[in-house]
Amino acid sequence: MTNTPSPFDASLLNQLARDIKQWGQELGFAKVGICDIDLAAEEPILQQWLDKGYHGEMGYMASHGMMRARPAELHPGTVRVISVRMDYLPPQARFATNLKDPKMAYISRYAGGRDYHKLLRNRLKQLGERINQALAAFSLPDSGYRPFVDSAPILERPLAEKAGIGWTGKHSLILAEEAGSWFFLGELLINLPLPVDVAVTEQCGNCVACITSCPTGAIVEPYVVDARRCISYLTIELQGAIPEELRPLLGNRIYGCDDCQLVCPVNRAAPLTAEQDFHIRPQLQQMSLLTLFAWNEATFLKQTEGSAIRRIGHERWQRNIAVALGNAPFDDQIVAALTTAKVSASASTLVLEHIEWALQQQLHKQQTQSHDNRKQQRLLRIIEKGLPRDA
Ligand code: B12
Ligand code: SF4
Ligand code: SF4
Repeated sequence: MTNTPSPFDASLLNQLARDIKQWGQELGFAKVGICDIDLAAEEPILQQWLDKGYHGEMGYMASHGMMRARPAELHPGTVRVISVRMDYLPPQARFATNLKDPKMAYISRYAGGRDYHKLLRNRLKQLGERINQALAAFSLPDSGYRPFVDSAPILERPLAEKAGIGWTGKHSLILAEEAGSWFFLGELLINLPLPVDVAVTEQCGNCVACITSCPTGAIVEPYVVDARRCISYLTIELQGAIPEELRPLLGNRIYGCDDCQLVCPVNRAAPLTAEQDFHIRPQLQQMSLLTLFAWNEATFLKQTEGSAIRRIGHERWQRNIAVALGNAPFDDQIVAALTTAKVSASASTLVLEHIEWALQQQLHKQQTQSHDNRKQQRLLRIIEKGLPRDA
């Protein structure tokens, strides 16, 4: 006879679930939750989103069929998902200062530090190892864990919602009363039937601030984002030309966008990140568009080493900055830099077309007085009033 508990011993599973949350916190996850893998209710929503073409050029969103809503197809044997939250809001975010100055580049605050994918996956692996060690101590088989962060075909937000990490905001991001929404999600898929957590109640109420403040009208209805209009998609995911009618709406945002989170009242209480790695690197902190436009490919690769920004490559980097330069008020130096870049042999056809557009915008502004963007002015007031620490 042996005293080893059975794999389904309820008290062992309860203790393990408590330990996992404790270990997760020790590894830097601000919150850890557990859910089952039933996402059947999400399938028609996902299908509708794809049918409407909201994924745009992101072919990977459609190519795995409904696997995104079926974690056990992604990793056979999975019965539970451990969902984790890691906060990324850096100190000195200086949102308003940055958005206010149209000659300065705005880079989404999740991307100013080290690439989060590797960091979160490593921590998740450590959590998986600790779980397996605990199981081994009871002579139980391992958890078969697989860590995922962002890029796998899995619906991370609905899983996080089920696991009690937060509710789905009308901007479609997960947010929580104590945490706001400035966090990444990641998960461990495991084969242990751990007790599950309960979802938190939605607290958006009548608020629609994210919907009305989106510069491009990308939140087409509550909880639904048409990626093709989202600045995050246009500056990061889209490979080709940015549609001309949307270019003026990008302002100085050259990599991602934070507006729907900036106007969210729940973010007033958001904690700063505990990770030094997510602090904004000096070479990306409040930089002028012209300085960044002058980076050649070698400099771009060097300055973005280990950062998520590197993934878009130098060509899209230049494309995005050209649009922002076109959106800046008239400036001789901008016209000179665009003109020099236009005749240089290194600019691709894609970049050249955006440079041409930017030059036209600049020259047009030289002749006419540009008007202030009212939506932008409102956004700045909201940030300065609502987020004084981060403004
Ligand atoms: C594709 C993608 C994008 C696309 C499309 C965005 C979108 N809304 O789908 C683009 C490039 C635009 C994008 C932008 C951003 N993204 Co993104 N993105 C993803 C990715 C890879 C897949 C998302 C997805 O499955 N979309 C398909 C749609 C159908 O699913 P969904 O948006 O989750 O929608 C569900 C809910 O809205 C819900 N729903 C729909 N209708 C209704 C109705 C009601 C009543 C309710 C309650 C729910 C509900 O059901 C849907 C399906 O299950 C995830 C990582 C992952 N693997 O999940 C990261 C992810 C969602 N992105 C993330 C981030 C941080 C961003 C940006 C903030 C980055 C930035 N600053 O530029 C922006 C935010 C834009 C926004 N408002 O969504 C984080 C979000 C963290 C969080 N706190 O929620 C994720 C989870 C990555 C990560 N691992 O941390 N992203
Ligand atoms: S990230 Fe920007 S563009 Fe995209 S939905 Fe939010 S506010 Fe709109
Ligand atoms: S801005 Fe308002 S509606 Fe949008 S997520 Fe925040 S609380 Fe919800």
